[in-house]
Amino acid sequence: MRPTKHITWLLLAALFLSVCANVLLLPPKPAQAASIGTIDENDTIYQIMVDRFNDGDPTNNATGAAIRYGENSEEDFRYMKGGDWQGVIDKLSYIKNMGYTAIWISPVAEPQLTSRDNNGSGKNTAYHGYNVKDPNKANPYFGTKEKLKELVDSAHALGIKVIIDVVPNHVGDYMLGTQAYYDIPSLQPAAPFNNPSWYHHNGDINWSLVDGVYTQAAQDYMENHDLAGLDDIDFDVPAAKQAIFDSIKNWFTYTGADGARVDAAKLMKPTDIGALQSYLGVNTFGENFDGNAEFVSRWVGPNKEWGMLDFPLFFSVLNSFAYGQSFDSHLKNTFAQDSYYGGNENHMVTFIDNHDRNRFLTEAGGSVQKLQNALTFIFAARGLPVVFQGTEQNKGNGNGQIITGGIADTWNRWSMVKRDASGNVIQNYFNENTDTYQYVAKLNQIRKNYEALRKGKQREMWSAQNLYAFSRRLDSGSQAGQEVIAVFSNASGSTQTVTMPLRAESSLTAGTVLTNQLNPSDTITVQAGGITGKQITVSVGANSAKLYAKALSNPDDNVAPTVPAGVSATVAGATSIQVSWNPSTDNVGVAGYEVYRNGVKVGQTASTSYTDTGLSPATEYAYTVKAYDAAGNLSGFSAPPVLATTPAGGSVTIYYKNTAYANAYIHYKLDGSTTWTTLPGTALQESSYAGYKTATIPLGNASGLTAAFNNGSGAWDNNGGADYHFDSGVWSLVNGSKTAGVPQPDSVTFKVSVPASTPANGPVYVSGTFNGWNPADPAYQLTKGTDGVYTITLSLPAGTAASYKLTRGSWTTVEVNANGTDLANRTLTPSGGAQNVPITVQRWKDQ
Ligand SMILES: [Ca+2]
Ligand SMILES: [Ca+2]
Ligand SMILES: [Ca+2]
Ligand SMILES: [Ca+2]
Repeated sequence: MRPTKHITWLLLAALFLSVCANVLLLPPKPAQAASIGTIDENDTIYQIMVDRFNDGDPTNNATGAAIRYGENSEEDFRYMKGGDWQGVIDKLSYIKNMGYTAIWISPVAEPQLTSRDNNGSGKNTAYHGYNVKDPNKANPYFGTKEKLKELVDSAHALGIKVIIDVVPNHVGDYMLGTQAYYDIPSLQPAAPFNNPSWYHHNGDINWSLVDGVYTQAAQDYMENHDLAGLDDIDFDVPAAKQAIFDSIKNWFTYTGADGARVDAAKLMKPTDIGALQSYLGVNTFGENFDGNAEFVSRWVGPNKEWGMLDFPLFFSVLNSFAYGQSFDSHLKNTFAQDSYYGGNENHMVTFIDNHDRNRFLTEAGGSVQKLQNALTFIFAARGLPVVFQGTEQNKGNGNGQIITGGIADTWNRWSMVKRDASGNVIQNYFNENTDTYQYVAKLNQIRKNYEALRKGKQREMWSAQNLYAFSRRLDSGSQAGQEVIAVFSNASGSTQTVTMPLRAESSLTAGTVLTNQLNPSDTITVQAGGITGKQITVSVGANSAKLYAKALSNPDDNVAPTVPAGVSATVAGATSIQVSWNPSTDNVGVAGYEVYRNGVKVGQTASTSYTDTGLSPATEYAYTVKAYDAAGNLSGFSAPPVLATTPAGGSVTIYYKNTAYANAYIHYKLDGSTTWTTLPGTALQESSYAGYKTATIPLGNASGLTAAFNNGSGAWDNNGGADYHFDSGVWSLVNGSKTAGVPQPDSVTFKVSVPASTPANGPVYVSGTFNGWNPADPAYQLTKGTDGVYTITLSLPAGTAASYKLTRGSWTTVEVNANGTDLANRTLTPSGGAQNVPITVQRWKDQ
């Protein structure tokens, strides 16, 4: 939310407040609730402001001065309207029929009912839910926690994911300014959040000091000051951070919700929200109300958030699509900064307005054509779109007034059911037949049909004052090469016709027919020519768009594959589990499978098994699988989840023999890490195997390690500079020879490759100093393997030099050089341990 700027306040009965404060508060209990898969690029989101959506249960409505049904003045919008979770449940089919796959609902915790004016009985602040009183208790005006779980369950049954708006940065406004105490005793957040030492006491953010300032100091200042009086939680107090994280986690554990929108993300450290996301186990996207892409990108990526609301793109969309300003100056510039997102630009959550902004339609002067063009844009561009409730009803601001130089935190929040001041319904805005409702349904279907619109790489094809075009192309995966070309006009008048080259990356070839997915009777053909050898000519009318793509082979396929059956999960390594299943069937064909770990998608494959890697040791994981077809239809989850537990953390044990070293050290780094031990490394200890030193190194989550050995004085045994690698387990290393397992008695295994002319069934012997040079000693006859290699293992003392040759049973059949001349005796000083000696015989003397 943004700071509000309201001055006038109303009284409310103190009695009501004290009743609320005395309600017995219980945190949600853990339950067997599971996400149906966290939010990702496949989703489109419908944003619901619960109080303003639908009143499904009048018995939970606020009473007295806290509620006002009419919406005739700005003031009217500051009070509750009665909307609740039952009301959302009742309208899920309205959302489903538009094709949305996810809903984002207002904060769920009990709000502060009134501001701290008039000794805490001031203006109503409860309807939006961003001023929290008890993070652990359900908002009583929306329903019970059981009702919230029913909402999530009901949405899941329709395949709709639920995103909860979470508020970790602050609670309501209970402490004044920089004061570190509750000056109005009756005005406190619920325990344990009524601990003044859990909050910053630096006063409010003075936006004039930090707006447009992108230094770390400005970021730190915003982090530790209050947003418009809201008491700012100090995450440097471990108990405070844990308490607010736990309160949020409990909602997800109890309901099985699928994602979080993080309020006021810009007022928290990115790594703190990253820790929250990790704790919740679902993807999150945060709010940073700023047009600077580099600044917003600081919250996106590993150890931060999965994505962010795309304010930089929002401002460009507003300027170019509502006001017709140059694409070159806005969209082109914004997309040119996508590299800041580190490859995560498809995780940005895009929008044309929201509960904190003027309605797009109002900004666009009431032009539904411009509204639908802007919607087409966010459904086609990289990122996943979120659309505010009522957009599909062509609603502008409640009173049509544009707010400039401030924040529209009220007039855009009209209810979906309009009432008079007495509560009588005047008009219902759940009409499924409006042109924009139908248009959104079409956009959702196109996006569902083309994975390229969900996951494809976006590349610019054309940018001009009034025409912008880009390609979305899948560069990998089962649909690699799938491409959608999107062309937009923001011109107010004539049709524009442009011939533009396809991108060099395109797989489309000359002669290919492309169909405008918004109007199937509109087709174009790829022509030869242009700087990439292939080009298209596109005509696009004023304030409209074309979405060109090859027609799908089965455009009408809306039948999902069968649910994968026979799912099993088995341990594949110290930190990996293999999941396997039986093939699904489909009316057209199964394109692949998605694999989910604990409800979160971890991979996809065209085969019927998948190895999930990088797991923690000694941890149980639950797996489910979905099947999909080429049209993007997804099956349900396999059920029930199958469980597998990784082994306890792995380790590497090395037995090391190097008679030249009095002391030995192992210098190593774990797989996946770039950090080596401090030189000279870890000292090896004497082992129970004579001559061997040993060390056991815990691997944690790693599957192995890379190592070199030294004597502590600068002499190195590093495999000739290549270093050694050890997987989890027990290894022996003797003078550069690495074998699995504990040290073996000293032995030498000769592995002899022979010329093709060698008689297939004839014997081969080794003859040398160790058997008195007997050329046909039966105890020294080699055994021929199925691969044609002859082998024998001899017990030869380490450190004692030996000489030998290979024979076929006599000195007339002894091995010689390739040119037939006599070969010098071979020599060997066994290293000790189990030593392998590969040998190639060039020629036999009789051949
Ligand atoms: Ca209600
Ligand atoms: Ca903060
Ligand atoms: Ca305060
Ligand atoms: Ca199908």
